[in-house]
Amino acid sequence: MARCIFHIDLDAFFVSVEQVLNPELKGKPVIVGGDPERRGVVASASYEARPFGIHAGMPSSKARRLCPQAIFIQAHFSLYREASAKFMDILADFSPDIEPLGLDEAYLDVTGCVEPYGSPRQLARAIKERINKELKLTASVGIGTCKVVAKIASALCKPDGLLEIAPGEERALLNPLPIAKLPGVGEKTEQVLKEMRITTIGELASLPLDTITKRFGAMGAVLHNYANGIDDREVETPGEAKSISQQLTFTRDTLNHNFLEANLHNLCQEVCQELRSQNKRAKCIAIRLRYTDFKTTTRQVTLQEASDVTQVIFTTAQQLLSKTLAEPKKPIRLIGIRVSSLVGEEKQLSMFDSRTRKPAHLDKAIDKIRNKYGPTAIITGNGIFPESS
Ligand code: TTP
Ligand code: MG
Repeated sequence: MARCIFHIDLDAFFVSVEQVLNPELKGKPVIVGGDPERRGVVASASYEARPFGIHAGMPSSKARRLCPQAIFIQAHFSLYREASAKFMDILADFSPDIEPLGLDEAYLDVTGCVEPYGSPRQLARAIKERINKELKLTASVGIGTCKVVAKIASALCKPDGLLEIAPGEERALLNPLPIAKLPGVGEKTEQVLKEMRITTIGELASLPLDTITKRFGAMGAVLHNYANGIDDREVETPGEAKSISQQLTFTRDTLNHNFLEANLHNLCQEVCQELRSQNKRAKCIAIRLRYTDFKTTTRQVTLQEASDVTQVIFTTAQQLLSKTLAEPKKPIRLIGIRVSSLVGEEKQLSMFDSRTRKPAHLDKAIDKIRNKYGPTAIITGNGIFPESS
């Protein structure tokens, strides 16, 4: 099933909070920011101030020149933090998969939460309504199959907007947009792209991949994917990890079992090293495969006993992989592993059991070398793989 990701961003956040407290400010050009007399800068501008060319980051003195009737207000950060916390609480009521970005925006993965509302759009309306009712603020919601598309969509429909990009419509939306609208393209990158005669997202999307990687390295490949509406990043809930995961997108889709297994082993090794460094063990192991058509399958299993031993977790993941690959075959673009149901490190008897003692010692030795010399310093036999095919 394709993912359903929301990007939600409050409109003119600092200004809107001020307008809730002082309704006389509504409908007027209002600026929250530093003093125009003291080299302050604009933090937030109401939509009434924007037609004058005022935007965040601009010197307040310039903003005042552009719009002398604008009302300037000093920032009250504790008010914004309070409103932000309430905003995030509302979002968390709709999906547990929430990734806040700063104070006034967040990604939500709502893939499994849409059904009771009928459609993603209806769910987005419900979220907007609650924000409006409880905080008296407006939010704009972008809906897409990945983060980058959702984020661009919310920016395009501001203020108080709702824009859904259906699966398959990504390129049509992105192609005509100026390259600066692509997340990850800052002023410097924009300048270099301009020198390469690339001014729209569509032009970047249709460029051969090596042209862009030669110029920008690995970041170029990421931007090229974004420009094509491809973004495999998960919505990551911060805080104490409830799960640890790693995933890998291949440069070419593959069906080669050995290649997949070898990569899975490397991912398991990384996840288990992280587990051990947090003194945790995992009870639940899941693998995820994303196919060439972006459909995603997850399979998971619960261990009888929690483990942090790479060999134990890899063997389990390997069995899940074999089961999944027995199904009708479609080339695979991404493989991932996630371990969850984490428990703390009360050393159990089984750690000293002769069956697991050896792998645990091996893991310790490998962790030491990898911590010192980096993740590629040592690769065990399972992780050495042939060329993808
Ligand atoms: P934004 O979401 O970028 O801006 P906004 O909410 O004011 O307006 P929009 O409707 O376009 O989303 O940033 C959120 C808040 O972060 C903003 O209200 C003030 C603060 N901020 C700064 O302090 N400095 C800045 O340069 C920016 C961009 C934002
Ligand atoms: Mg905002």
